[in-house]
Amino acid sequence: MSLTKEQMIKLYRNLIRAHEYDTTMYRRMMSGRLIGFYHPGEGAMAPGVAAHTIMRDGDYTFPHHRAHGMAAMVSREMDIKRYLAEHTGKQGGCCEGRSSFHGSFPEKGLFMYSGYIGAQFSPAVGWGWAAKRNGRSQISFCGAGDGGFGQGRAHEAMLMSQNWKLPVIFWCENNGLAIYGDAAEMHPTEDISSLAQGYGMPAMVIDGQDLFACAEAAVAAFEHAREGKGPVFVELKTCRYHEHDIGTPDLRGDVQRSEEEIAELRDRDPVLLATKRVLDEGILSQDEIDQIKAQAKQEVEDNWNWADAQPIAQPTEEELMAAVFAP
Ligand SMILES: Cc1ncc(C[n+]2csc(CCOP(=O)(O)OP(=O)(O)O)c2C)c(N)n1
Ligand SMILES: [Mg+2]
Repeated sequence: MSLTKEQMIKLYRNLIRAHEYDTTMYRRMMSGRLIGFYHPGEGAMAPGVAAHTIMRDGDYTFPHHRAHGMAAMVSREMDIKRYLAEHTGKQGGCCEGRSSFHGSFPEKGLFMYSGYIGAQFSPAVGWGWAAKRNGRSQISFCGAGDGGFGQGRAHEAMLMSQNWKLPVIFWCENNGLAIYGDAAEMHPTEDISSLAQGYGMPAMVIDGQDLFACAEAAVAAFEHAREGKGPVFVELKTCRYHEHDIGTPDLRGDVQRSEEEIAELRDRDPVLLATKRVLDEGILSQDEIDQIKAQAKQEVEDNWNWADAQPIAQPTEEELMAAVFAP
């Protein structure tokens, strides 16, 4: 299966944009210009960009939490300045400054992520059920990490989706770590996708550093789901260059990850690999690449300038209570 030139350019542009948002968040946090949490995505942006660029408007998505869903927001063309405002507690934020770093765009079907790892599995099945019934060929995308797929509800979700042949995509961004936990110690098999095969679900293992391989996997998986053939499990082998969230120690178990290990990971950097491919195949020239990078920088700067200029959100008690769900 091959991607069109137009798709490859769009994928490349979105990867560069997502990378620029992510690294700007990192720099702002490190220089004291951003408070709260940030879970850096450098090294791990290709899977999220690929899936959300291939997705259609109207599809439902629960993106993986890494880089706070930047890959998804960028690729689904959300108004990202509303997320930047949200993260900084400003008016005009996508949740009116009430969510800290948990932004959401429910009106666009982007439910982003909860503070509770694995919370997305049950609602993703629900949206999959809705998608099957409404006949609009939508998919319900359920992104999570290797850690998330250790949750019991992940398995209930796989069982029900496969049993009812729901158009749910289980998208596992396996970076081998869950905070300090080593995936090799937390899962019985090297490929987490082999667990899905136990439910009779088709599964694939993809190089998560290769943007275009991730996109080809998304095309195949989404098509399968849209045709009413049921869920698919896609496991993307990826990594992270930084600590889990800025400021925590960068350990595997109780051992510090070494500089050599990170340098080796950077040799297979997704931006590096994608740039080489578009140049080698004559998809983009060096000038066009430079232009895409300059445009991405400008976009990020403009959006931050807007967010920085917004006043602090001061919701009234009534507005705060309206956002609380209590059965
Ligand atoms: C139910 C629950 N348990 C624990 C945590 C703390 N926690 C936050 S992120 C995380 C690791 C998630 O790992 P993974 O799903 O592999 O994603 P990654 O951060 O590696 O991208 C944990 C344990 C949580 N937020 N919710
Ligand atoms: Mg992980």
